Amino acid sequence: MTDSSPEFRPTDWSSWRAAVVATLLFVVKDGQVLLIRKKRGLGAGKINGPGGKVEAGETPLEGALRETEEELGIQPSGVREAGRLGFQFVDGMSLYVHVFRADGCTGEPQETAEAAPLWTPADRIPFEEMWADDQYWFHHFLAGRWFEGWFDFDGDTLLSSRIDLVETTPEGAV
Ligand code: 8OG
Repeated sequence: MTDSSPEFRPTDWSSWRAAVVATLLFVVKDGQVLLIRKKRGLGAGKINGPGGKVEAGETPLEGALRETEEELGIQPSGVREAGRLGFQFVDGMSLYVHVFRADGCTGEPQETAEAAPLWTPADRIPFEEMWADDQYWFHHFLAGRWFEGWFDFDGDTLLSSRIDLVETTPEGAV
């Protein structure tokens, strides 16, 4: 009998386009990062930042602010884009994620049907409960370095990873 499972080949990111655009937003304040325990959607059960898919007619920044308000009931302030992530899943799903950082927020983070807030010391990020790629880029995020990360996944399993660092924030970043 022959093995018919296709051999994994890392994505050629130079010609890659994602089907879905999404966001993540992390408030970083007084040495703490506002994380969430995600209760539904892709990555339910994991610890992450608020965010989600960008809707038609929305910019990524608008989408990130809407999702953060929906998931935690807060309005982030001093928001800027910090990096971008590409995810290709072997089942065909693909996502391009704009990652935002905020200096503060208006309102107290509340638990909602989508997420529970977790203020977390920046030196105690619980990578073992997060998506497997986060350990490769989160320290660049915290250091304020623009990062681009490219990851192949099979479900929850990280198959390949690549991080690109550039000196200057690219055009189009907010
Ligand atoms: O709309 P929904 O919540 O299902 O959108 C998916 C969210 O999950 C979106 O905020 C992007 C985020 N996300 C992934 N993959 C990864 C990942 O590998 N790491 C992190 N930190 N977030 C991810 O879809």
